[in-house]
Amino acid sequence: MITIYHVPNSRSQRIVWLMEEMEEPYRLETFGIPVPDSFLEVNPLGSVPTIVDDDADEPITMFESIGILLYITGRRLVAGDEKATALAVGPRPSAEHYAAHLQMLHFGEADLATPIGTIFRTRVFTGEQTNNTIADQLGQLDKRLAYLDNYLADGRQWVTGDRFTIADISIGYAFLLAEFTKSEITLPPHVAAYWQRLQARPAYKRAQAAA
Ligand SMILES: N[C@@H](CCC(=O)N[C@@H](CS)C(=O)NCC(=O)O)C(=O)O
Repeated sequence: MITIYHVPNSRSQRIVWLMEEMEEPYRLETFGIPVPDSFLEVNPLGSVPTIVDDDADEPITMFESIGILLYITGRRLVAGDEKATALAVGPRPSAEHYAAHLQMLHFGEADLATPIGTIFRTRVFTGEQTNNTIADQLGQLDKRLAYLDNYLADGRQWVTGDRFTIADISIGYAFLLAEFTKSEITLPPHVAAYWQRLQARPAYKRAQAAA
């Protein structure tokens, strides 16, 4: 079974959401920040998500959320699990489909969640509410959200087309983080509608209730 070391509203929510999409049992170890000292024995960086997979030959520990989404679905895809295969864009996607999927998967963390997290950390840990770095990151976010809005304007339901994948979990979590940290970003219309669709998913709701 997978154990998820979890802080509510943090990036570990991505992994809880994935497990709920796959309807697979998991174990939650929930705590707050600052993390307990005992957790540093599992992940010396003290960051979440961290998972331990004790179904592997030797227990596997991982701590990067996008890597974990790929690991969990990838292992099950190889084993022929249909749900995980669909969430990872199928066993043999076209080059175009696969490239778009990987790009959007990383866009959710690198281009959206990271600047939101940086703004939040700056405000909490330096006490500065506005400075040039925050203004620059907000500008970057506006540009990236405008890109995403245009990308969704063709009427697609999910970022990789008509099939929900882990790329949607990656991006959807960035909106949750923006709300949780009260970041002053405005979601453009297609992105706002997409966020509504994501929140309406039964697995999203179950993940929010579980964690
Ligand atoms: N790129 C990492 C970022 C992980 C990260 O920064 N997690 C935050 C919570 S969302 C955390 O653990 N912060 C506490 C700390 O780093 O001390 C990922 O996607 O997993």
